[in-house]
Amino acid sequence: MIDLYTWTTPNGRKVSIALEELGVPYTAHAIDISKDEQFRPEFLKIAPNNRIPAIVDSDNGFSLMESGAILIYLADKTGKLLAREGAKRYRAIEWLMWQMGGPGPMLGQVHHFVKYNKGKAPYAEERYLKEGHRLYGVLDRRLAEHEYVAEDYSIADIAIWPWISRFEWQTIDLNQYPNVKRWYLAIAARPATQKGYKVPKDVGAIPMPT
Ligand SMILES: N[C@@H](CCC(=O)N[C@@H](CS)C(=O)NCC(=O)O)C(=O)O
Repeated sequence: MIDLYTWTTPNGRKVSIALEELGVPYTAHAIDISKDEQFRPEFLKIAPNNRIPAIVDSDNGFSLMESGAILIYLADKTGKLLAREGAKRYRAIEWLMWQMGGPGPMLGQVHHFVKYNKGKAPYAEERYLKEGHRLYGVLDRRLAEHEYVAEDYSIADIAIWPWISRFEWQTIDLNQYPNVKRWYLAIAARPATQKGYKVPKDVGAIPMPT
């Protein structure tokens, strides 16, 4: 049994989608970051960086923050969504790390400057949107030759997908990236994605490109 501390954001949804996909029983605890609940002392004990998501594994009392580390832990615990060894394992970790260092922080800045503070910082808007498009291009080229980023469906896809689900916030037209669009729709149709997207609460349907 896993206790998941999360909110309705891309980093939080990575873990709830993975838990659904893995079939691991879990209890979701909402940490409302709009009310600064991520700074509460009891949450800091398991998430010293005061950010969601975090988990506690009640099988062994182990706690973990950072979505990438959590995804690897859950995949290794269950033996699913990440090869145990060899090239397939490292290919998936490669794309997971790409997400953690690229689309996560960069598209996060796009949300900040392009959606929430439009017109206040033209340099930042241009810089992060340009970088966002570059990253979509990288993903599109990868998916032109692979069904999923690391061949088999893996925690790398699960890490990237929730960031792409904010394409409207990012003012990105998925038709510009047809391979990303094909991949996005396939993952959106998975029952685990549909359930995990609504954790810790339902704030609307999965965005669908036209
Ligand atoms: N690298 C971290 C990033 C986590 C993160 O940025 N979480 C955001 C929500 S998506 C958060 O908790 N923000 C609270 C804050 O900014 O204070 C991870 O992947 O887990």
